[in-house]
Amino acid sequence: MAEQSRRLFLALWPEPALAERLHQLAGEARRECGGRIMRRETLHLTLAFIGAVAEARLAELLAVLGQIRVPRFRMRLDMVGYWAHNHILWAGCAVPPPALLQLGADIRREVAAIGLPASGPPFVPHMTLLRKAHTPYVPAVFEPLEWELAEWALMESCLAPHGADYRRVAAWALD
Ligand code: 2AM
Repeated sequence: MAEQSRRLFLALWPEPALAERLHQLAGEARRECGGRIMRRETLHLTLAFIGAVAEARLAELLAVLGQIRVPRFRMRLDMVGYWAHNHILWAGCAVPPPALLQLGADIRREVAAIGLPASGPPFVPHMTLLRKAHTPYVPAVFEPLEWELAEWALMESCLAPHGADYRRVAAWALD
């Protein structure tokens, strides 16, 4: 029988008020750029995407991730970016805070050390707002959104007909 596996990634999840603001921004952008809007409850910032992990390796993964120590930090979502190669429109920081980059790097180092390397391009912190957007978006008015981070989470992605559903597997407090 095939071994059970879970599709896992690490992420920062905004609280409902921030998710609502981002969702409004995504709605405004979609009127100009088209594409598919992310559901409000699925908005997040991916720290690292691991992919399929055998159930039997979960305890080891939790153990190495639990050793990571990064101080609490805040970030200012102050830009809307667009990647023409994959048509993703996203919110992010013009200058990502060093602690955020540190967290992404520490996670990548720890998961690689146990043979479960992160896949995908180098870490560029972003929150996907639209997929399949046709053009970049320049908001007429854009008040930066402040985000105070207190924890990060291991998430499971469950593919569903309406898009992925995400379930929280574990979370760790920032120091
Ligand atoms: P995206 O928003 O830029 O598409 C869960 O799938 C999350 O992991 C998504 O936020 C997605 O980022 C990110 N991710 C990074 N690499 C991925 C990959 N190779 N396959 C699927 N998702 C990936």
